[in-house]
Amino acid sequence: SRTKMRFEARADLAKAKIAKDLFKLMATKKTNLCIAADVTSTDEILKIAEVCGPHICLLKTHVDIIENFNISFVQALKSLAEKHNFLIMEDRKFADIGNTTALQYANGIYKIAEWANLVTVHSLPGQSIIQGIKSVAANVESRGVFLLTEMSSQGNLINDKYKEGTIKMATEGLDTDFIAGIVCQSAECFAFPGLIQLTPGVKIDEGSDNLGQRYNTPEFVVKEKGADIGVVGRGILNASSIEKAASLYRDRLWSAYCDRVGL
Ligand code: 5BU
Repeated sequence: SRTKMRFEARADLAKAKIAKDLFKLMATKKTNLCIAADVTSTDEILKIAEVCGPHICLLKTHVDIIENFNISFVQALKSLAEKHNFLIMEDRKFADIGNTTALQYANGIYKIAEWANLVTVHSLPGQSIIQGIKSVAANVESRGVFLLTEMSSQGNLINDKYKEGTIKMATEGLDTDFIAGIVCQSAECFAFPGLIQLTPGVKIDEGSDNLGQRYNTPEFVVKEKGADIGVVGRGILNASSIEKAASLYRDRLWSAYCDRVGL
């Protein structure tokens, strides 16, 4: 099964160039940690990127929570991504028709298309949402999407039929060369080894928050749920040293991956 294969071998099978690049980055840098930089000032995000950069494969943003967004922030984040060798994902969770999504991706204040290597997308509107994003991606080779197939939140409405349709879109659709992976909560979600499984809801102290988020340990998420990349937000951000916490999560996620593939 895909969960027993190494990232290097899976890179060869990936249809999206950006998925190949990310698989290789993870294997070379020996990290499958994605940090969710859910803070509201540009200074705080840049600090996280500088301090945690050496430990992560991906930095995930919610750009619409930033109070003082500006273009020089984007330039600074991009240079830190280059310096520390990580990719940037905007967790925008697009969910509209192709044309509107294309406008939201490329325009407005944030111009996400210019700086985010990856974005998250709901499959709800159908294939046209992927086509919309792809149509305005300046360089298709350095861009891609993650499709949401499951959510970590308690009581979410996604059912088996919706999941199957989403996986079909990711594996048999028109734009498989633009789909880097799947955001989901279980190894059974999909079989194709060329897609990357991104799984949020990771915390060393398992449990939940008081707004429906559910957490599992790094080991459980990688070994039992099939995560290739674990997303950690508050588990790191609320620690007294975010640098030490990032290093700890990186080690635990990576060891779990090594155990899983027999490294
Ligand atoms: P946390 O602080 O580790 O709970 O942050 C989790 C992040 O992952 C946060 O940015 C969410 O928006 C994101 N997320 C999630 O938690 N669950 C999901 O199913 C999806 C995204 Br999709």
